[in-house]
Amino acid sequence: MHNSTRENYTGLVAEITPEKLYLNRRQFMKAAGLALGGAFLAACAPQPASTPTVLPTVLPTKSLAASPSSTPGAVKRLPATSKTADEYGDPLTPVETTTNYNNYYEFTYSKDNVNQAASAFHASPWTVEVSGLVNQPKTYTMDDILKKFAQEDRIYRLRCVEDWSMVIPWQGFSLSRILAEVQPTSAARYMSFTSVLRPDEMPGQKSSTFSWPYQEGLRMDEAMHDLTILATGIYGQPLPVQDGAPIRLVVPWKYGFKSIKAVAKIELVADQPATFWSSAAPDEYGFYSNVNPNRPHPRWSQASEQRLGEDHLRPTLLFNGYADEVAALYAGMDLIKNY
Ligand SMILES: Nc1nc2c(c(=O)[nH]1)N[C@H]1C(S)=C(S)[C@@H](COP(=O)(O)O)O[C@H]1N2
Ligand SMILES: [Mo]
Repeated sequence: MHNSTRENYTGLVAEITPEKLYLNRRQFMKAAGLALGGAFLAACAPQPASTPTVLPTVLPTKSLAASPSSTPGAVKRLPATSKTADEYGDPLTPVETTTNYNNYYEFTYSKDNVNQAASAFHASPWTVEVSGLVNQPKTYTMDDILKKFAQEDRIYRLRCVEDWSMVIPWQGFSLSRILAEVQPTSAARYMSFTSVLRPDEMPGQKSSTFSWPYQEGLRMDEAMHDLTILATGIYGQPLPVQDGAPIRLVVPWKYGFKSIKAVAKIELVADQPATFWSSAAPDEYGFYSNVNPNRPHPRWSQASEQRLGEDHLRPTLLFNGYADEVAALYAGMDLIKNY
């Protein structure tokens, strides 16, 4: 077992800088260079108007007129029909960047060689167990999941707590659809998500620096929110290993680490569950971890972010730009204390 005392963790920071602030130069140059190539490709891609009707990217039609004060004046929302941009009009991050710039500590602390470090990993066969405080516990194969739940396109911003972000086109389905099947009991107040534990396939799990397997959690209303999805694909392809194959959570208004990869178990529970990062460093990473520019990380500001491929920082938006959709979940809560 690793020791998660503050002293120990602080010592670790210098060594492996988990969730560090700045991209190292090599990674940044690489991401920027790849993004440039992608921008050229995107410019050649069909324009939204000429593409067949696609599912709404995110939703915001209802919020177009609503609460202008919740978004900076410079930001304009577009109709939610574009396939090449998010609802703010910002272009998709090129697939070369999204699949070569990853955080996946089960394999490596490095961002740009996850795929190599994952060569022993088997994403198939796979099952997802849904259990705990439910009337109908179920274990799904990936086949079951793909057959039962129609996959939708969802273009979401992903904002890492480290201060970089991307715009990613996911394919997946609302987690609430699984909840409707398993029927949570009235005692269920939280959901706990667990990744696989396979030290033979995941070399990072041989290290006792962290407490494996990776775990995450949501409050029930957060889990039920339509924005919360289980993703099985990106850019129209099955999820690559480095992005969480074969199935991962995506919660777009929270820091990226809440979006747990390679989910094997979902449990409905009564009490707030432990999570990987809040166990490692409780002062730095809380249970909620909503994107919040007003609540600095103890070691860096969260007011701005580097959108990969851009040459300037941009302001970070409250709830990662999804305030109109999710702020009501936290009405009356102190978002600085409940970080
Ligand atoms: N199992 C697992 N899930 C994980 C992580 C991880 O190390 N292990 N990293 C998290 C972090 S810190 C981020 S920012 C996102 C990155 O997702 P991406 O690599 O698909 O962009 O995955 C999250 N999910
Ligand atoms: Mo992250």
